[in-house]
Amino acid sequence: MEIVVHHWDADGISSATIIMKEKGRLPAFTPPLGEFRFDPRVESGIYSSNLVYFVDLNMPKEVVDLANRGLIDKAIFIDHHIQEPIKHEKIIYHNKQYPSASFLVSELFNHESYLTVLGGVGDLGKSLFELEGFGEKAEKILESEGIKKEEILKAALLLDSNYITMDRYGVEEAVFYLLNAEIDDILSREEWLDKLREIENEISKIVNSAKIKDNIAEVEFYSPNAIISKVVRELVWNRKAKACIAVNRGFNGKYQVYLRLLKGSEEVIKLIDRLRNLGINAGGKPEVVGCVFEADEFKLKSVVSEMRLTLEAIL
Ligand SMILES: [Mn+2]
Repeated sequence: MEIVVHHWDADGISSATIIMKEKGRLPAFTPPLGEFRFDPRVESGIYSSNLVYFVDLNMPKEVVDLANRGLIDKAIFIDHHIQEPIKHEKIIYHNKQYPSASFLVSELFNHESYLTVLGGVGDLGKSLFELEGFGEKAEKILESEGIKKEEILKAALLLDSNYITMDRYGVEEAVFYLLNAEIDDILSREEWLDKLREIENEISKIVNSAKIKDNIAEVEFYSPNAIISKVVRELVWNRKAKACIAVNRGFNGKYQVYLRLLKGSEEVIKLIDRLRNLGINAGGKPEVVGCVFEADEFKLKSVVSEMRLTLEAIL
């Protein structure tokens, strides 16, 4: 048996479907949403197969760990994230710094369709079309299939609505839906349209409730959905805040806190280290930090005050 293990976003889903277009239907698994780990369900799928395709999954260490535990017969790892390359006798490693895994999978499997572009706009949005070496190619593919840019962008949002609403089954099912779908099938699928509307309404309510003081926006909300990264983007990109801190106190029993700056700073990298020293699971880049931890008021206070101190130092 061969299986595909894929990232939960539009790129991961499109990439998994491309593999199945070329290899036939295969069982598909995605890790627990938002957690970069394999659970027993995925592990047993991997253990029962002779060949595993890992796509768009920035988890090289975790995959090597599975191989070292003897769970992998043979694997093909295909990704575009910057990472430590895998060197392991059981794993064939492919990584190119392409805009999306879908472009690399398309190259490896000699495939070309709107799915190639769908993964790209999933990861990069409309900036894919400005990207040298890929933008023109993407436009050509869309043109040959009679698909407009707005349509492919909307399709990516609809696919992403599955992981944002934390619907892991919906993510895995999407791979099979795409297998026989035309773009119009995606754009008219009611359950995805409903999810997307729900997400968009929720985000705009939250963003409108933010308090902006001295160019810093702060907002607190309760949501089971993985929307916090969209909330902070909206606040600094479209609401004229130079930075923002968002707290989700209702994330399925956990707290989520994000900080985003309009302009990145190395102070933010130092902040990530300080948060980790507090025992907080934090990650990010110079312009954004995200963390998730158990619902603990004391931890929340420490995280938010570290973030405020960082902003005071920068702004
Ligand atoms: Mn990707």
